[in-house]
Amino acid sequence: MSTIQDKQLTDITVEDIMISSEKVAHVQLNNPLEHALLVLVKSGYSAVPVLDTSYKLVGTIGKTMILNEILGIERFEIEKLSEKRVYEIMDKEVPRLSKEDQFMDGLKMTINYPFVCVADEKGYFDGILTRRAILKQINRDYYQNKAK
Ligand code: 4BW
Repeated sequence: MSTIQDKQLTDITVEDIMISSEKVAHVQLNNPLEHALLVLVKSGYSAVPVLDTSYKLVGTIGKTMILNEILGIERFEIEKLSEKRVYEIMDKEVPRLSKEDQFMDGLKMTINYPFVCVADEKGYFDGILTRRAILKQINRDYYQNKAK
């Protein structure tokens, strides 16, 4: 069986280099913003996927979106953190990839997004493809070709 190190960029699929769902920090649709902010701050990520109760991908949410939502005229309206829920402010128009997509599809999408969610044809969340994973493969390919 060939490892990822043996593969040409053109032979790599999204599944080869994605972070699988069980390792991805996420929040749920109905979580209060307070919980989402806690997950984001604790994990250290700027944004994470949003899933529904059946683990289908429904959007993404980030720290800046939450902070903008609770920003009043003169102060942060902290009480909104428990009043509002993730589905009210999340970004629903998120691009997605499937595990079978090619490396180049992932490369094109991560030009504009730091990560792209991966889901199956029914919408079940499989994981994320990060810009870091794409850059790591390009870096490897560059040095392998240089050594030839
Ligand atoms: O906790 C971290 N560990 C490591 N090893 N690197 C981190 C961590 N937090 C941030 N980084 C680095 C990565 O290089 O900073 C970059 C920007 O992070 P971000 O966007 O703004 O929080 C990271 O780049 P990346 O690995 O290409 O990841 C791109 C984006 O994908 C992150 C975050 O929004 C999301 N992400 C990455 N891993 C995740 C995740 N979301 C949930 N769970 C994960 N395991």
